[in-house]
Amino acid sequence: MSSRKVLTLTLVRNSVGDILLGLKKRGFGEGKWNGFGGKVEPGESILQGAARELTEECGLKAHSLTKVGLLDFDFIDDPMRLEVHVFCTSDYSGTVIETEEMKPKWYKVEDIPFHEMWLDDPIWFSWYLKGGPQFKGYFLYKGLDKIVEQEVKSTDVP
Ligand code: 6U4
Ligand code: NA
Ligand code: NA
Repeated sequence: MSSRKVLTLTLVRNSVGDILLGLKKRGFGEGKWNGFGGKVEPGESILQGAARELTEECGLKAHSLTKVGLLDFDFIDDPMRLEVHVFCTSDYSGTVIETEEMKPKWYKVEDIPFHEMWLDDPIWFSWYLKGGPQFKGYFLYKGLDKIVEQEVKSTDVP
């Protein structure tokens, strides 16, 4: 049985540079602030999955999504492997709404609540905030509160 999950994660940034995060209200990552995303469904592309999840979770429609990076997660003593495709957008329409899954809130970059986010986020977020290059990250978790191995590198090098 395959335990690899392909997920998306989208970061929205508005015209003044603030970032929209959502407080996850249920399920995996409950209680953490995060971008918007979820499992890619059979028959849809990763990009389509990212756009769908964004709308489902915060009401916004992305007109374009830019690839930011790829994160791979392994968990000690757990066959689960996550492949998280990270996108960003500043090209969207609609009104931000709270949904069953997420409570959205705009954050200034200097106020991003890293202490209430996944432990890996402060490690790769800087790559996103500085606007490139695209990155590939690997994190080995022991449980959900400890990282025992980590690597983030650029994928732009030839
Ligand atoms: P269902 O089963 O439909 O409620 P679904 O919305 O499809 O769930 P979900 O919410 O389990 O999927 O997806 C998890 C979300 O959390 C994805 O956006 C990826 C993101 N995520 C998972 N591990 C992460 C990590 N270590 N750091 C991070 N985001 C992570 O920043
Ligand atoms: Na989700
Ligand atoms: Na889903």
